[in-house]
Amino acid sequence: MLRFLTAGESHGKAIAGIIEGMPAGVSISKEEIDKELKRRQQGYGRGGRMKIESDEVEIISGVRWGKTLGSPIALFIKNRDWKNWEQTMNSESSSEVCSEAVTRPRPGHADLPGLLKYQHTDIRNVLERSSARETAMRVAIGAVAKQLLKHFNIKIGSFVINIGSVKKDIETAYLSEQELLEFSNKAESSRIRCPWKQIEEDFINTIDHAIKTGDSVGGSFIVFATGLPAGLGSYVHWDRKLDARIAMGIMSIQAIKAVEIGDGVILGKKYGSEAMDEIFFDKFFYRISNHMGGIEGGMSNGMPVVIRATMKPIPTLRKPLKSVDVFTKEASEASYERSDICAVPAASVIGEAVLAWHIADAFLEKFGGDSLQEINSNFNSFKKQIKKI
Ligand code: EPS
Repeated sequence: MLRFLTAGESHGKAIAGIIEGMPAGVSISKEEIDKELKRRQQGYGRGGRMKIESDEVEIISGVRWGKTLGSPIALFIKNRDWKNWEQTMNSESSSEVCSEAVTRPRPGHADLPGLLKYQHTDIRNVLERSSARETAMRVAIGAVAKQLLKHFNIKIGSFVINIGSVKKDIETAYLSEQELLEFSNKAESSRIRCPWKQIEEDFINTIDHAIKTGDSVGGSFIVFATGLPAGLGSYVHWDRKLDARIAMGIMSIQAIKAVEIGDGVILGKKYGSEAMDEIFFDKFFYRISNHMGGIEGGMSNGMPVVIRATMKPIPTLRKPLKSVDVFTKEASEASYERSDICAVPAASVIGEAVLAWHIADAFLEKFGGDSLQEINSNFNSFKKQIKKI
């Protein structure tokens, strides 16, 4: 079983992560992890923090001479901003420094429910951990999962399909693996991870409008995996279903409010005859459409896994919303902290990491072993056996 933990506050010393259950013999490159970290930091609409940070991973354990040992992999990413917060966010000193408490919760943020739940008096104690800074580590962890999947030619990609009210209508049911990968490749050179030049400008204009008016804006992205075998996940029990596991992972990304698999909500508007992916056979079973997003009955069916996710606008607004001061109980404006205006391109990279993780988890569950060789032989033997069905 593959599992991970992250730890760290946004303005603390660092973000830490531990992966347990990665088999031995998987090639791991620090450069590959750093490349993913860099991708997450890009995208039009990010705030001042990204000018301070330049994320880089330190591999503490579990890897020797570029290959996993089978032991826990510990990762570490320094917060460069820490030097500006050493007093305010000190973990070792027991004396409180005089830092002003955050007392005006932002609607839509973890601020108020977090304060009530943990009985804090300073919202900083909530916002530091609820911050999306934590996703830097999830991307590093996902980058390790991606390197395992690479051995089996499973590829993950993503692209942004809407920002605010500007939307690219895209039917993924008829996109081939190649087309999905091309969209993701084109998105790499876009400031907003948008593969279509003609709407990229409209996305940017929407963000510019939010910047000018002290607002923020959300959007949606598609994240996909290609090259999957059929049979990852299972229909036999609720918590083994691949779609349920992926949905939980994607929904756990900060600010995500909707996850769809394949055609998603549109399926509710279709007749069954329009919604399913008919089955054909030529040496092996195949489909000519992918309305189900590569998952039927909680299992991969061999088609690309296609997920859409929607991120709400970031709750930190320069033109703040109505709130109540938790200390005085007086009506006041929500507090403003330096923030991003739009982080949808970053969220799509985080979506890739999360999808890679859950696919790797399901892959190891099906073909698992302690070493890459063992997994390889399980995988190859499964492929041979199903050819005989
Ligand atoms: C975040 C607020 C901003 C973002 C941060 C998430 O940070 P700061 O308060 O330091 O300006 O930039 O995201 C990151 C630091 C990151 O690495 O993505 C929040 O409140 O969630």
